[in-house]
Order: sequence, then C-alpha cells, then structure tokens
Amino acid sequence: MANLQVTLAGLHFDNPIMLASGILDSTPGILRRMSRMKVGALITKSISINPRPGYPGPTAVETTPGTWINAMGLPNPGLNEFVDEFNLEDGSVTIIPNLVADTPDEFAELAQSVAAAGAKIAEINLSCPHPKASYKGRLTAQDPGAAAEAVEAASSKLPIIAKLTPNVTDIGEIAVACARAGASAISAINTLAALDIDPELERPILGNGYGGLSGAGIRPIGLRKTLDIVQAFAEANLDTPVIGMGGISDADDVARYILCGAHLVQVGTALVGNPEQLNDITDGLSEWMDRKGYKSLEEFRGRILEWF
Ligand code: RRO
Repeated sequence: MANLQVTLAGLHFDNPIMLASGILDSTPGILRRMSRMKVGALITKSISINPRPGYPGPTAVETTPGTWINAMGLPNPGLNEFVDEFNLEDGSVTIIPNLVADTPDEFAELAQSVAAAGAKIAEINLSCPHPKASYKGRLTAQDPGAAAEAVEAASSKLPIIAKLTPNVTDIGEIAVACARAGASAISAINTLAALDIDPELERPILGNGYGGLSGAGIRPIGLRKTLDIVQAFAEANLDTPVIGMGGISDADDVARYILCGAHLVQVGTALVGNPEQLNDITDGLSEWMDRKGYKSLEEFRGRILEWF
C-alpha cells in the first residue's frame, strides 16, 4: 500500500492533506470533529490580536456550482480567547494556528503566544484579499519586502508557513523573499480578488462589496501559481516545501498539485456541507498511487516540471 507520510519542519504528518484555514475550524468542537478525519493537519481560522466581529452578511455566496465568493472579514475571538479555548497540544492531529496581523511586531507577538500555548508551527496569513487596513493599502504578500519582514519576525518564535496571494504578477519573487527570510514552507493560494453583483437588487452580492473567489473554478490558477513557486525555488536553489491549494475537491486534484511539485495540499471550499469528503480524498490518493505503482509521494512529486 502507498505510503502517504510526509514531514514538514521536522513534524510528521500521516498524509499530505491539510484542512485549509477558514473552513470547519472556527470552534474547538468543529476542529475536534475534523481531527477524526483522515487528515494530515488542521489549520485554524485566522487569529488576530484583538477580536474581530467579521463583516455584515451575506459573507459567502456560491457563484457557480462549487465556486464561492466570500468576505467573512476575519471573524475570530482574538488571541487571548483563542489560546484559552483551543487545545494545541492534543496530540492526535497537529493543529496549526493561522495568524493575521498588520505589522511584523504583531506577527511576532501572535507567534510567541501560540508557541507558548503548544503550537509547533503556525501559518501566517499575508494574503486576505479584502482587508480594511493593510500595508499602505496593499496586501502584505503583494510586497516582497513587507512579506519578508513579517516572516522574519514570526519565524523568530516558531516555524512559519507563509500563505501567499495569487493577486500578484510574480508569486515566485514573493515566495523566494519569504523563504530567504526564514519561512519553513509556503502555502498558496489564498482566494482571488473578486466581485459579484445581484442585478435585481443592483448591488454587490456580498455585504462587504468585494470578496475572494475560491473553489473548483480556481484550481487551474492554483496549479499555475504552485508551479511558478516551485520553478522559482529551483532557480534560487531553495528546497523550501510548497503547500498547494485552490479548488481541490478530489484525489485527482491532490495528484495534480503534487505533480506540480507541492509537498502537501490544503482542502477548503469543497468540504462546505460535506466534511467527510476529506476521508474520500485521502483514500482516493492512496488508491491513485497504488494504481500508478507509486509507493511514496516523492516518486511523482514535480513530475510535471519536465513539460516546461
Ligand atoms: O475572513 C475572510 O474574509 C478571509 C480571509 Br481571513 C482570507 O484569508 N481569505 C478569504 O478569502 N477570506
């Protein structure tokens, strides 16, 4: 039987499939339920230093089947309540806090607190597509210098995964800046900056107006951006692992990302209303590898590169 195991920053994962931030992860109870799935690790909703109520609704709408636009507005209870409520040392499945902040100092503070609470690694969200305030009106991950500063600050406290936006010309440049600043891994992609309109009401479909697009329709963009990062790392002689995401809904999609060079993947939107799909994806990957005669992930990781 295929071996799905993978390590990242010295941590061991049973399989390369992670629950993406923002989906089925907003309370300890939901995370506990998800930890019973065949999942490598669970990533929490973004945590900020102060509580955030989120944007007014509607906050998430399905625009075409399987593809969603959202502007949740980073709703979360804030750092102190998060650390009190969420058990990061449970041990059965690694829980990875996702951290969001406006400055490197805030990222360092968040990282230090979750490390003290037992986190072994954190993901920093440099890429929410519709914040009210961010670096000079841009996303942190749209500026290699700002992204590197945030990574440097946070990774002085614990190993860091830097989550990037697809809304840039050259995602490889940003990924290289983050890796050189000390990121243990890069995750990509966050949602695409988007807008949808209700023609009857003559208004944006979301309460916030703008939103981010996720789900099945963005998979080819996620694959392209993953490949861009993998190629940029090869050119820069960096072996930083990439965690690919965007539109993954079955085992074939996971195989697509690993063929592009991803070490791990994250699944989000496809699980809305169907969390058990995670088990099917993991079982399906194992079956796909058996059928292809692959015994480990390394045997087919990055195979698509020979086409470019
Ligand atoms: O909470 C959100 O509105 C949100 C976040 Br933090 C993010 O990173 N990406 C997204 O599409 N929505």
